[in-house]
Amino acid sequence: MRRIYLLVVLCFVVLSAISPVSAQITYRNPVIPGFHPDPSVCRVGDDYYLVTSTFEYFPGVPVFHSKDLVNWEQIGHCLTRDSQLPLQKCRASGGIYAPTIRFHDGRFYMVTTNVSGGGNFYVSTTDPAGEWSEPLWVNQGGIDPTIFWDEDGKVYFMSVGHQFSDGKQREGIVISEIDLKTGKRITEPVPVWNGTGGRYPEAPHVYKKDGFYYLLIAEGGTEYGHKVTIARSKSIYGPYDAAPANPILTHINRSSQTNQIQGTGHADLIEAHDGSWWAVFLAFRMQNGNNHLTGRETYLAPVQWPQNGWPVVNGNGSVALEMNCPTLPLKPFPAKPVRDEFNTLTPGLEWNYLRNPARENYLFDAKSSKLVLKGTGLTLNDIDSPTFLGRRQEHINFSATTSLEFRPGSQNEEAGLTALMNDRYHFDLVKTKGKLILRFQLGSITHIAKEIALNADKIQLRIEGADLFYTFSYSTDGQNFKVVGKADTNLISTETAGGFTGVYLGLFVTGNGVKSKTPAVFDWFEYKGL
Ligand code: 6LW
Repeated sequence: MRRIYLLVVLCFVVLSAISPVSAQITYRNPVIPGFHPDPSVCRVGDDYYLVTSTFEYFPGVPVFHSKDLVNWEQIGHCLTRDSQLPLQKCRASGGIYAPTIRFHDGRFYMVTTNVSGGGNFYVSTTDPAGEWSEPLWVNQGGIDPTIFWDEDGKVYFMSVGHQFSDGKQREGIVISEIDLKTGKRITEPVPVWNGTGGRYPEAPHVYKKDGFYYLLIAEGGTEYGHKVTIARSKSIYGPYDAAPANPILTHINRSSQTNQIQGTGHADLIEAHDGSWWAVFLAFRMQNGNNHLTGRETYLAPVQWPQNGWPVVNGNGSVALEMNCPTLPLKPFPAKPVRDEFNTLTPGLEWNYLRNPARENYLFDAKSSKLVLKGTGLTLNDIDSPTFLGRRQEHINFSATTSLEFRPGSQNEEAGLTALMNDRYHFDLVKTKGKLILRFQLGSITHIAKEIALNADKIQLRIEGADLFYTFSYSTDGQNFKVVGKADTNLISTETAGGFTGVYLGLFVTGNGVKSKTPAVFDWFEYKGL
């Protein structure tokens, strides 16, 4: 008997050594992949809502819903009307900067900044999946606004970079009291905290806990030096005492220098319905050396926040792509179809326009399951609204394919598929009269990588992404694809192109300076992570 017992114990020891329970992956970061930066989260009961920034893209500020902080489903956008979101001719990475979402007294509030028109404002709704109100503008400068309701009913508005009446723009976080009904400031903005000495203190959020006002911010800039710091005070106006263990989240340390995740920062904290604390924040995934293309994405980490103590993020202030910590009961959503058949009257929530679209150039022909795009003289190089419909690249390894019918009458007219970082950095696989062209826009350089004689009216175009290269191919039968060429991913990475966004896979058509007479008819679009 004793021998059998010892044998069983030995087996258990060996098995647990081979696959230790602690190595179990409980969820993967990023929890919202692709260009979804500056996340902010709120909770209503056991429902979680999250928003991210969108810059020059329309509609603006996607709204996501979750029951477990790990699985997220987009339910709508906050800014769906031109009256809420004037982006006309705004620069790349202009427009909508960081948002904050909060729930108070039965209403959701989203506050953000349109740096290209109007500044700080907020919209509100009782249904986050529905229409949001017209903006209420707040006469306070700077970016990264946040809103906080105190227990005495006062409402506070914080931002960073406000220009004071003496003309001096002091960096750091400022606070004022506002009238929620009108957006009017009740008090003058006053500085509250400049952080721990890092450059670009930004992204403030306030939490009241254990009798303290906790002020969470980001410092170091939203690149490789990014970090999250926190301070607390018995008064919302301060003075704030910084946490002894700042930064509470960063990948600037040597221990994280080889972590594929970099740039961790711009966090928001949330107390879950089971009393646990969590942080959502942005970070980016390196590829092809020190480059990233999928933009700053939304990450999740557990937070231990003891009574009267300081929050500790994931035990040591750093995170991994594969997390093995306890989670809320996981409630995944049904997987989305890989193929969009264009059989709906409006585009899916994942589709975005560049700035405010000329809606007459987009026909969602649900009956015949086709997307019909009409080109104007505007091209992807214009800081305007060319005829473009794109969705985020959410994977480093992916395949994007579309089927296009296009009979251009002249070589001015083009339609095709693009991998676009911004108006100055994109790779285009285009059909024109009698030809298929692979063209790279690299800053001021337009490089024709390949031209192929091709007269087929109906073709399939494909872009495949991987760590080092994008690969471009076409087919005339939908089965056999021929490679047209490759492009190094680092040529359009954020490190090369700059900006705050991420790569989109987009469908487009243009008349290259003149209105295009020939519509581009897209039968379907497929995107899959590989
Ligand atoms: C945002 C600032 C930042 O306003 O980058 O990551 C700016 N942090 O907080 C644009 O996303």
